[in-house]
Amino acid sequence: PRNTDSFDYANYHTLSEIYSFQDMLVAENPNLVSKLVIGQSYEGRPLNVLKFSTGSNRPAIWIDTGIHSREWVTQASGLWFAKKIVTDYGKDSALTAILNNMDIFLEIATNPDGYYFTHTSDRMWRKTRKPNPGSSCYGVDPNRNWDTGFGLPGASSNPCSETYHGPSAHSESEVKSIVDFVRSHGNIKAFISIHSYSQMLLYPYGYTTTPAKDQAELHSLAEKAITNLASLYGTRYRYGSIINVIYQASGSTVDWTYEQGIKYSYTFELRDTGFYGFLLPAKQIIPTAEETWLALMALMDHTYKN
Ligand code: ING
Ligand code: ZN
Repeated sequence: PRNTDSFDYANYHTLSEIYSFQDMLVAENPNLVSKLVIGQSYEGRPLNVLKFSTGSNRPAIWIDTGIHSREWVTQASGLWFAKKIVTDYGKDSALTAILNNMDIFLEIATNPDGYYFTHTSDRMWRKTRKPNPGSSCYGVDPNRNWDTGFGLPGASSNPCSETYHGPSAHSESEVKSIVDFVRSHGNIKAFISIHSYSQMLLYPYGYTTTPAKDQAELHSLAEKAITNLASLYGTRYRYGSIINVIYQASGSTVDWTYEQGIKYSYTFELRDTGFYGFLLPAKQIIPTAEETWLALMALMDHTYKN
Protein backbone atom coordinates (compact mmCIF):
# COMPACT_ATOMS: atom_id res chain seq x y z
CA PRO A 1 0.00 0.00 0.00
CA ARG A 2 1.05 3.58 -0.62
CA ASN A 3 -0.81 4.96 2.37
CA THR A 4 -2.39 3.83 5.64
CA ASP A 5 -5.94 4.05 4.24
CA SER A 6 -5.23 1.25 1.80
CA PHE A 7 -3.27 -0.79 4.34
CA ASP A 8 -4.77 -4.24 4.93
CA TYR A 9 -5.58 -4.29 8.64
CA ALA A 10 -7.40 -7.60 8.25
CA ASN A 11 -4.23 -9.57 7.56
CA TYR A 12 -0.94 -10.27 9.28
CA HIS A 13 2.14 -8.36 8.14
CA THR A 14 5.87 -8.81 8.00
CA LEU A 15 8.26 -6.71 10.04
CA SER A 16 9.22 -4.60 7.04
CA GLU A 17 5.55 -3.93 6.34
CA ILE A 18 5.12 -2.77 9.95
CA TYR A 19 8.14 -0.48 9.62
CA SER A 20 6.83 1.05 6.40
CA PHE A 21 3.36 1.46 7.94
CA GLN A 22 4.93 3.47 10.76
CA ASP A 23 6.71 5.78 8.36
CA MET A 24 3.56 6.28 6.27
CA LEU A 25 1.50 7.13 9.36
CA VAL A 26 4.06 9.72 10.47
CA ALA A 27 4.28 11.23 6.97
CA GLU A 28 0.48 11.50 6.74
CA ASN A 29 0.03 12.99 10.24
CA PRO A 30 3.10 15.10 10.97
CA ASN A 31 1.32 17.24 13.55
CA LEU A 32 0.10 14.27 15.56
CA VAL A 33 2.50 11.36 15.10
CA SER A 34 6.25 11.02 15.30
CA LYS A 35 8.58 8.05 15.43
CA LEU A 36 11.12 7.60 18.17
CA VAL A 37 13.87 5.02 17.97
CA ILE A 38 14.45 4.03 21.58
CA GLY A 39 17.23 1.56 20.88
CA GLN A 40 18.08 -1.38 18.74
CA SER A 41 17.43 -5.08 19.03
CA TYR A 42 20.16 -7.66 19.52
CA GLU A 43 20.32 -8.22 15.74
CA GLY A 44 20.47 -4.47 15.14
CA ARG A 45 16.90 -3.65 14.16
CA PRO A 46 15.40 -0.33 15.27
CA LEU A 47 13.07 -0.34 18.26
CA ASN A 48 10.49 2.09 16.96
CA VAL A 49 7.89 3.80 19.12
CA LEU A 50 5.07 5.89 17.69
CA LYS A 51 4.41 9.04 19.70
CA PHE A 52 0.94 10.57 19.44
CA SER A 53 1.13 14.07 20.85
CA THR A 54 -0.54 17.46 20.56
CA GLY A 55 1.63 19.41 23.02
CA SER A 56 4.76 19.47 25.12
CA ASN A 57 5.72 18.06 28.50
CA ARG A 58 2.62 15.96 28.84
CA PRO A 59 2.02 12.95 31.06
CA ALA A 60 1.85 9.81 29.00
CA ILE A 61 0.28 6.44 28.36
CA TRP A 62 2.46 3.57 27.09
CA ILE A 63 1.14 0.64 25.04
CA ASP A 64 3.31 -2.20 23.70
CA THR A 65 2.44 -5.18 21.53
CA GLY A 66 4.47 -8.13 20.36
CA ILE A 67 7.02 -8.43 23.14
CA HIS A 68 6.39 -12.15 22.59
CA SER A 69 6.90 -12.51 18.88
CA ARG A 70 4.50 -15.35 18.14
CA GLU A 71 1.50 -13.49 19.56
CA TRP A 72 0.69 -12.11 16.12
CA VAL A 73 -2.77 -10.75 16.85
CA THR A 74 -1.12 -8.25 19.20
CA GLN A 75 1.14 -6.59 16.60
CA ALA A 76 -1.77 -6.67 14.14
CA SER A 77 -3.98 -4.98 16.72
CA GLY A 78 -1.24 -2.43 17.39
CA LEU A 79 -1.35 -1.37 13.74
CA TRP A 80 -5.12 -1.00 13.96
CA PHE A 81 -4.84 1.03 17.21
CA ALA A 82 -2.36 3.39 15.55
CA LYS A 83 -4.76 4.05 12.68
CA LYS A 84 -7.70 4.34 15.08
CA ILE A 85 -5.92 7.06 17.07
CA VAL A 86 -5.29 9.26 14.03
CA THR A 87 -8.81 8.63 12.72
CA ASP A 88 -10.60 9.41 16.00
CA TYR A 89 -8.54 12.41 17.10
CA GLY A 90 -10.73 15.47 16.64
CA LYS A 91 -13.82 13.29 16.10
CA ASP A 92 -14.22 11.14 19.20
CA SER A 93 -14.59 13.46 22.19
CA ALA A 94 -13.11 11.07 24.75
CA LEU A 95 -9.96 10.31 22.74
CA THR A 96 -9.60 13.97 21.78
CA ALA A 97 -9.71 15.01 25.43
CA ILE A 98 -7.09 12.40 26.30
CA LEU A 99 -4.77 13.54 23.50
CA ASN A 100 -5.27 17.20 24.35
CA ASN A 101 -3.79 16.44 27.75
CA MET A 102 -1.60 13.37 27.43
CA ASP A 103 0.75 11.68 24.97
CA ILE A 104 0.35 8.09 23.85
CA PHE A 105 3.43 5.98 23.07
CA LEU A 106 2.89 2.79 21.07
CA GLU A 107 5.61 0.20 20.42
CA ILE A 108 4.14 -2.25 17.91
CA ALA A 109 7.11 -4.53 17.16
CA THR A 110 8.60 -4.76 20.64
CA ASN A 111 10.60 -7.91 19.82
CA PRO A 112 11.51 -7.39 16.16
CA ASP A 113 14.17 -10.12 15.95
CA GLY A 114 11.71 -12.66 17.29
CA TYR A 115 8.98 -11.42 14.96
CA TYR A 116 11.26 -11.71 11.94
CA PHE A 117 12.13 -15.25 13.05
CA THR A 118 8.44 -16.19 13.30
CA HIS A 119 8.10 -15.30 9.61
CA THR A 120 11.25 -17.00 8.40
CA SER A 121 12.04 -19.99 10.61
CA ASP A 122 9.77 -20.82 13.52
CA ARG A 123 6.22 -19.48 13.75
CA MET A 124 6.11 -20.38 17.46
CA TRP A 125 9.15 -18.36 18.56
CA ARG A 126 8.46 -16.37 21.76
CA LYS A 127 11.76 -15.06 23.14
CA THR A 128 14.48 -12.68 22.01
CA ARG A 129 17.14 -13.99 19.61
CA LYS A 130 20.33 -13.44 21.58
CA PRO A 131 22.61 -16.49 21.81
CA ASN A 132 23.17 -17.88 25.30
CA PRO A 133 26.85 -18.54 26.02
CA GLY A 134 27.48 -22.18 26.86
CA SER A 135 24.12 -23.28 25.46
CA SER A 136 22.87 -24.17 22.01
CA CYS A 137 19.53 -22.54 22.85
CA TYR A 138 18.74 -18.98 21.87
CA GLY A 139 16.89 -16.19 23.54
CA VAL A 140 15.54 -14.81 26.78
CA ASP A 141 11.91 -14.40 27.79
CA PRO A 142 11.45 -10.63 27.67
CA ASN A 143 8.55 -10.97 30.09
CA ARG A 144 10.79 -12.48 32.80
CA ASN A 145 13.79 -10.18 32.32
CA TRP A 146 12.66 -7.16 34.37
CA ASP A 147 14.12 -6.15 37.70
CA THR A 148 11.18 -6.89 39.97
CA GLY A 149 11.39 -10.30 41.55
CA PHE A 150 14.01 -11.15 38.94
CA GLY A 151 15.04 -14.81 39.13
CA LEU A 152 12.48 -15.73 41.80
CA PRO A 153 10.07 -18.65 41.31
CA GLY A 154 7.97 -18.07 38.21
CA ALA A 155 10.85 -17.97 35.73
CA SER A 156 13.46 -20.46 34.58
CA SER A 157 17.26 -20.37 34.84
CA ASN A 158 17.48 -22.81 31.91
CA PRO A 159 18.41 -21.03 28.65
CA CYS A 160 16.40 -23.61 26.73
CA SER A 161 13.20 -22.77 28.61
CA GLU A 162 10.47 -20.57 27.12
CA THR A 163 10.53 -18.62 30.39
CA TYR A 164 14.33 -18.21 30.72
CA HIS A 165 14.88 -15.04 32.72
CA GLY A 166 18.28 -14.26 31.20
CA PRO A 167 21.73 -13.80 32.73
CA SER A 168 20.76 -10.62 34.59
CA ALA A 169 17.86 -8.19 34.89
CA HIS A 170 17.48 -5.98 31.80
CA SER A 171 20.07 -8.05 29.91
CA GLU A 172 17.96 -7.82 26.76
CA SER A 173 18.27 -4.58 24.81
CA GLU A 174 14.58 -4.87 23.87
CA VAL A 175 13.80 -4.62 27.61
CA LYS A 176 16.57 -2.20 28.62
CA SER A 177 15.51 0.26 25.91
CA ILE A 178 12.04 0.48 27.47
CA VAL A 179 13.51 0.72 30.98
CA ASP A 180 15.68 3.66 29.91
CA PHE A 181 12.77 5.30 28.13
CA VAL A 182 10.41 4.96 31.11
CA ARG A 183 13.04 6.33 33.50
CA SER A 184 14.07 9.25 31.33
CA HIS A 185 10.47 10.18 30.52
CA GLY A 186 9.57 10.19 34.19
CA ASN A 187 5.86 10.96 33.79
CA ILE A 188 4.20 7.81 32.46
CA LYS A 189 0.83 7.30 34.14
CA ALA A 190 -0.37 4.10 32.49
CA PHE A 191 1.62 1.19 31.05
CA ILE A 192 -0.28 -1.42 29.07
CA SER A 193 1.59 -4.45 27.76
CA ILE A 194 -0.37 -6.58 25.31
CA HIS A 195 -0.01 -10.35 24.91
CA SER A 196 -2.12 -13.20 23.59
CA TYR A 197 -3.80 -15.58 24.13
CA SER A 198 -6.24 -16.36 27.00
CA GLN A 199 -8.68 -13.42 27.17
CA MET A 200 -7.56 -11.86 30.42
CA LEU A 201 -6.90 -8.41 31.80
CA LEU A 202 -4.25 -8.60 34.49
CA TYR A 203 -2.59 -6.27 36.96
CA PRO A 204 0.35 -6.72 39.39
CA TYR A 205 1.66 -8.69 40.99
CA GLY A 206 2.93 -11.77 39.23
CA TYR A 207 5.86 -12.58 41.51
CA THR A 208 4.11 -12.35 44.85
CA THR A 209 0.68 -12.92 46.34
CA THR A 210 1.03 -9.70 48.32
CA PRO A 211 -1.72 -7.49 46.90
CA ALA A 212 -0.73 -4.34 45.04
CA LYS A 213 -1.46 -1.29 47.20
CA ASP A 214 -3.89 -0.06 44.53
CA GLN A 215 -5.53 -3.46 44.08
CA ALA A 216 -9.09 -2.25 44.76
CA GLU A 217 -8.89 0.49 42.14
CA LEU A 218 -7.05 -1.69 39.62
CA HIS A 219 -9.64 -4.41 40.06
CA SER A 220 -12.70 -2.21 39.59
CA LEU A 221 -11.15 -0.47 36.59
CA ALA A 222 -10.34 -3.86 35.04
CA GLU A 223 -13.94 -4.92 35.53
CA LYS A 224 -15.15 -1.80 33.77
CA ALA A 225 -12.69 -2.28 30.90
CA ILE A 226 -13.64 -5.91 30.26
CA THR A 227 -17.34 -5.08 30.52
CA ASN A 228 -16.90 -2.51 27.77
CA LEU A 229 -14.85 -5.00 25.74
CA ALA A 230 -17.60 -7.63 26.01
CA SER A 231 -20.28 -5.16 24.94
CA LEU A 232 -19.14 -5.36 21.30
CA TYR A 233 -19.03 -9.08 20.48
CA GLY A 234 -19.66 -10.77 23.81
CA THR A 235 -16.03 -11.84 24.25
CA ARG A 236 -15.52 -12.88 27.87
CA TYR A 237 -12.42 -11.93 29.79
CA ARG A 238 -11.18 -12.97 33.21
CA TYR A 239 -9.43 -10.35 35.30
CA GLY A 240 -7.38 -9.98 38.45
CA SER A 241 -3.77 -10.08 39.59
CA ILE A 242 -1.32 -12.05 37.46
CA ILE A 243 -0.46 -14.58 40.15
CA ASN A 244 -4.09 -15.20 41.07
CA VAL A 245 -5.50 -15.45 37.57
CA ILE A 246 -2.73 -17.21 35.62
CA TYR A 247 0.33 -18.35 37.53
CA GLN A 248 3.36 -17.10 39.37
CA ALA A 249 5.57 -15.12 36.98
CA SER A 250 8.63 -13.22 38.17
CA GLY A 251 10.46 -10.39 36.44
CA SER A 252 7.49 -9.46 34.28
CA THR A 253 6.99 -6.09 32.62
CA VAL A 254 4.10 -4.69 34.60
CA ASP A 255 5.45 -5.72 38.01
CA TRP A 256 8.46 -3.54 37.22
CA THR A 257 6.45 -0.61 35.84
CA TYR A 258 4.11 -0.73 38.84
CA GLU A 259 7.08 -0.60 41.20
CA GLN A 260 8.34 2.43 39.28
CA GLY A 261 5.17 4.20 40.41
CA ILE A 262 3.08 3.69 37.28
CA LYS A 263 -0.20 2.90 39.01
CA TYR A 264 -2.16 1.86 35.94
CA SER A 265 0.04 -1.06 34.91
CA TYR A 266 -1.92 -3.71 33.05
CA THR A 267 -1.32 -6.71 30.81
CA PHE A 268 -3.85 -7.96 28.31
CA GLU A 269 -4.08 -11.49 26.97
CA LEU A 270 -6.12 -11.10 23.78
CA ARG A 271 -8.14 -13.76 21.91
CA ASP A 272 -8.72 -16.59 21.95
CA THR A 273 -8.92 -19.09 24.84
CA GLY A 274 -6.90 -21.75 23.04
CA PHE A 275 -8.87 -23.14 20.11
CA TYR A 276 -6.53 -21.39 17.67
CA GLY A 277 -4.19 -19.97 20.29
CA PHE A 278 -1.27 -18.07 18.74
CA LEU A 279 -2.51 -19.04 15.25
CA LEU A 280 -5.60 -16.88 15.42
CA PRO A 281 -7.21 -16.63 11.96
CA ALA A 282 -6.73 -13.27 10.29
CA LYS A 283 -10.53 -12.89 10.13
CA GLN A 284 -10.44 -12.23 13.86
CA ILE A 285 -7.86 -9.42 13.79
CA ILE A 286 -10.22 -6.50 13.35
CA PRO A 287 -12.89 -7.76 15.78
CA THR A 288 -10.14 -8.38 18.34
CA ALA A 289 -8.67 -4.92 17.87
CA GLU A 290 -12.09 -3.25 17.96
CA GLU A 291 -13.17 -4.85 21.21
CA THR A 292 -9.76 -4.34 22.81
CA TRP A 293 -9.88 -0.66 21.89
CA LEU A 294 -13.00 -0.27 24.05
CA ALA A 295 -11.08 -1.64 27.03
CA LEU A 296 -8.04 0.53 26.25
CA MET A 297 -10.27 3.60 26.10
CA ALA A 298 -11.68 2.74 29.54
CA LEU A 299 -8.15 2.46 30.96
CA MET A 300 -6.91 5.61 29.24
CA ASP A 301 -9.98 7.66 30.15
CA HIS A 302 -9.68 6.68 33.81
CA THR A 303 -5.97 7.51 33.76
CA TYR A 304 -6.66 10.93 32.26
CA LYS A 305 -9.39 11.69 34.85
CA ASN A 306 -7.35 10.54 37.84
N1 ING B 1 1.47 -15.18 28.91
C1 ING B 1 2.17 -14.42 29.88
C2 ING B 1 3.55 -14.97 30.15
O1 ING B 1 4.50 -14.23 29.96
C3 ING B 1 1.90 -13.17 31.95
C4 ING B 1 1.42 -14.30 31.16
C5 ING B 1 1.37 -11.91 31.77
C6 ING B 1 2.90 -13.34 32.85
C7 ING B 1 1.81 -10.86 32.49
C8 ING B 1 3.36 -12.29 33.58
C9 ING B 1 2.82 -11.05 33.40
O2 ING B 1 3.70 -16.12 30.56
C10 ING B 1 1.81 -15.13 27.60
N2 ING B 1 0.91 -15.57 26.72
O3 ING B 1 2.84 -14.69 27.24
ZN1 ZN C 1 3.09 -13.27 25.82
